[in-house]
Amino acid sequence: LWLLCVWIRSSWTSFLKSIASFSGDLSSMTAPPFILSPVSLTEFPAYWCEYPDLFAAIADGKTEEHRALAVLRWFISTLKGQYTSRNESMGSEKKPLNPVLGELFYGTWPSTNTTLLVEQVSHHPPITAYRIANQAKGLVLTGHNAQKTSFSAGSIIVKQIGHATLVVDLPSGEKEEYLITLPRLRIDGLWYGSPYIELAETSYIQGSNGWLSTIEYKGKGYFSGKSHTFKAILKPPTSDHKTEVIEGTWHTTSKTSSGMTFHDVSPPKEEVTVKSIEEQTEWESRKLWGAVAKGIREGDFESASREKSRIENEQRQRRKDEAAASTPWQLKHFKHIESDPTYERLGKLFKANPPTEDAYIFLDNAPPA
Ligand code: 0T9
Repeated sequence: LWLLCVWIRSSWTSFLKSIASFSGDLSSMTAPPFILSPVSLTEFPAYWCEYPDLFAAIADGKTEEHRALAVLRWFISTLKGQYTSRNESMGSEKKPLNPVLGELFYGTWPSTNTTLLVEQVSHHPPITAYRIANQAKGLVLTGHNAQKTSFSAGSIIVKQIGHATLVVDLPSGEKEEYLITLPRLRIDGLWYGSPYIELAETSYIQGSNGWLSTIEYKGKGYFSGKSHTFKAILKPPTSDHKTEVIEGTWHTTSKTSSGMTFHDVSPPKEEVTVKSIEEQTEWESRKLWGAVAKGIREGDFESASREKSRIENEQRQRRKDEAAASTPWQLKHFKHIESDPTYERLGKLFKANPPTEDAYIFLDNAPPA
């Protein structure tokens, strides 16, 4: 046991050293086995809907204010899953599997008839595009994710690139849109070999109705002294409504300034439902990574790494063949656009930085259920 500890320690220390001297794409870096997760990043967009009722409730808001509050409540309620669930299920934050170009992940939340579709739209740098829809409620969330990582004061700093747009079809036939930006992450606890995420800085939710949520994130040692603290300010477009202030910790509960509970993520979440591996196609994440995931779960890192190399070599060969035949890889469900008009229009209202971003437009070709 002593020997094992010494070995883990030295492989972890040399891993940390390689992170520290590294800038750019952490996802492609080799990490020691004990920090590997058997789950691919293409599964992460499912975190957006683990409380599908809160998502559906957005459509039930009778006024602009009610809907803006419902969007904020749903958004805050996703953070626990997005940023702490690996700690809960695996004991610490872990390095996810780095998706291959064209990797797919499909799922549903049967309780509310909500569907999830994810496609890895770039491998280098890794970019994941997703769409979540509740058709009956007239709700569609579309977004993409990438990360820029750096190392500072012993922590990994992750700047999230990308954004999401939520479109709400109102009974009047009008469409209401919300632009959602993403918080900055700090990965702490690295020296102890048990990494966890803290959120930092500010993210925004800007509605086309003018309502703007500004969400500020703080960790331990800042004003409240508690980890995972946030303060959200929901500002109305005109002075005939009042500004709402919500404070709390995003992994537990929060309250409005009048003391009412605003969000509470203690009820059980509904994990996404996915077809069995036998029913999946070769490009679907759990099928594609099946052997690697099995190796990681069973502690058979030799076969995990062998299978991972096989997948990576196949990918390299595919890219070579495409280059030789001048037939670049075609995305299946999305079309890339250089600048997103929704981001530009809504981003202007709160001086979003950067003023423009690219996006992936859904091609409206979800596979039959
Ligand atoms: C979008 C989310 C994102 C993806 C992950 C930084 C990270 C990859 C991106 C931002 C989701 O909506 C939310 C949650 C967790 C984020 C991951 C945490 C993480 O550590 C990885 C990076 C690439 C690493 O694996 C770093 C190496 C490792 C030693 C740290 C555990």
